[in-house]
Amino acid sequence: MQAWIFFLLCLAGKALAAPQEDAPDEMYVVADDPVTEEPIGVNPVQVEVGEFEEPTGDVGEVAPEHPCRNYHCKHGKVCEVDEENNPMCVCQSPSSCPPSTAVFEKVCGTDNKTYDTSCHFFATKCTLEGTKKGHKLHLDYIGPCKLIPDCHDAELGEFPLRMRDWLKNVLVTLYERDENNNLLTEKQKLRVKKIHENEKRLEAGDHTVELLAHDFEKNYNMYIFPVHWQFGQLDQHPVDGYLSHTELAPLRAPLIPMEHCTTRFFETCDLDADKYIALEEWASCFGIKEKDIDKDLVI
Ligand SMILES: [Ca+2]
Ligand SMILES: [Ca+2]
Repeated sequence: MQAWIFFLLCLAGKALAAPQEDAPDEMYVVADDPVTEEPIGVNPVQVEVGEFEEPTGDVGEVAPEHPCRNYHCKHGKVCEVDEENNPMCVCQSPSSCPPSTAVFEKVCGTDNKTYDTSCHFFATKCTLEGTKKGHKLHLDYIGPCKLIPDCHDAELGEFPLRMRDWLKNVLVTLYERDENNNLLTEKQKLRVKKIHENEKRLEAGDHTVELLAHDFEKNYNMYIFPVHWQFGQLDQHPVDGYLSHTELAPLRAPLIPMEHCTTRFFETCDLDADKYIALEEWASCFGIKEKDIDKDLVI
């Protein structure tokens, strides 16, 4: 469990996926600008989502000296000027991507190929644009491709136990470190304050699944808000009460190499198999009772 958190934190400033509004539904876009010195305990999902909301191909304040200045292209593309000196986005050559400097900069595609960096991945995907192969190619997870063991039924049940505990601990850590950082909104702080001050709260640690299950039963109320909060962090593109494959990517991509039940877990959450995870599906997947699912908690 601790290793799990550690890895997520390591990844916080690195290649985390985030959607772009005009990207195809299932397309992953990964940040390539490293964010350094994240406070320990910050949920990478929360930190990363929202930093990539610039619409692609959008002309900002074009500086007179070069039309490409402030002209943003989505990942995998770079700006070039055409004959009339107008900026346009073209596929980046994978060979122009800087090489990786650490193993966790590598990514594994759904083609089961390891790409040196997310830049290499998106540049490659761009070159396949319009093809069936390109449409099917997604960033599967962070890190080199490896054998992900099958997720057995008993293991599947353990995943939400760790995830819920982690969400609660992330929120408490954010709260403790908030002061002037505005890591949480005032409304969120009010909710987390109650959890933080509850003496019965299970402190962060490397707990057994038995203890986590016991705590969930005993202190169920403490888990309701963290589960809703995470949904709100992910439901951003657009904010519509549903998580697309793309919106889920920032959470999935770093998790898969560490939690082999990740893919199966999120697949099983989509009860009506419409490829979207609604708040009700999400919350019940984490064991929240129907009567406690409340969209007003997504704040
Ligand atoms: Ca959404
Ligand atoms: Ca669904």
